Amino acid sequence: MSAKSGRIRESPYGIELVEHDGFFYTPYVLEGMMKMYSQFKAREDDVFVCSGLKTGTTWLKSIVASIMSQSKGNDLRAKNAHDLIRNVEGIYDPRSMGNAEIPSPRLRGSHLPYSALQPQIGSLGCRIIYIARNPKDTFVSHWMFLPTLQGVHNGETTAPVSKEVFFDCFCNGVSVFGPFVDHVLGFWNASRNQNNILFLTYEDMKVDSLSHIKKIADFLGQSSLTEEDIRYIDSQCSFQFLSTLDVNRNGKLNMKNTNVSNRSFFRKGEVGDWKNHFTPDMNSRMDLAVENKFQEAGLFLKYEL
Ligand code: PAP
Repeated sequence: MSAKSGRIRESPYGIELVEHDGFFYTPYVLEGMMKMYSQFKAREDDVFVCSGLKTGTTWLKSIVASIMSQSKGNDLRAKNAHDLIRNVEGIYDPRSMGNAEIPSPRLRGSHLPYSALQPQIGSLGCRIIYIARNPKDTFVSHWMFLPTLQGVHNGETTAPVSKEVFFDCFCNGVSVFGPFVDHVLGFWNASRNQNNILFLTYEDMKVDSLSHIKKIADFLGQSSLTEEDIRYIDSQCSFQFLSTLDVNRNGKLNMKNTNVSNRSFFRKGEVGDWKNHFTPDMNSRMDLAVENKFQEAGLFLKYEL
């Protein structure tokens, strides 16, 4: 841990969060990150699927895994996307680090902020695909996910907390891998002058998933995929298809220290559900705390389709 880490904050999860270089982590995640720094050696052809929490990771991982696999969707029938593409910081399983035996190009997930991931990549120029989502839907998705975290993260059990408290924390930047604004803007700003970073949004992908799958495939050097291939991947990675698979209805993440059911990664899969949960006051506070900062940075997210 560096000298800049160690400040502990009360969090909305009923467990403490540790601040490290301006971002918040659970102690378990921070430990995984430190192990990553000492054990994981990036390769220049590694591909990182990056995101904050609840911004479309499962969807993006499913698409990337499908593009890079010849299995015509069989992988997705056998495993949840988080089991297919493990997070490099070991949040889901410390075994996901190292892995010298995995052939290139390795597919890696990460919820780490750009500034925490970058030292790992250095000047290698690994490809990074980042998915952002509007903060209002992200907040609701995160809030609804909280009860499923009981007993996860090395036995650190979450305690019930009110939506108001969780909202205050989120707006104040206190969330796992938060501040949310800084997480998104770290990747957004880097993507503007680095062509090894593909910055996507959940909402744009909802508007036109086919063109985004093509864009991801081209970015990954898989330009030979046919229109039929892309339509197939689109249908296999749709919320409707994935959420009804047996592995996602009845399975659990096949990862150490985790008690999360695969079904908890599939709730509604829509843009604009925040309108069913936000009061006018919450709406204006979120605009002030988050949306305005995105606009100042030239990032314009969609809140409805
Ligand atoms: P994670 O951060 O825990 O990995 P993540 O997959 O990023 O979660 O986000 C989950 C959200 O993506 C859920 O949104 P909701 O709560 O608003 O419904 C989930 O429903 C949605 N989601 C999962 N799979 C898909 C998919 N194939 N297409 C669109 N949305 C999806």
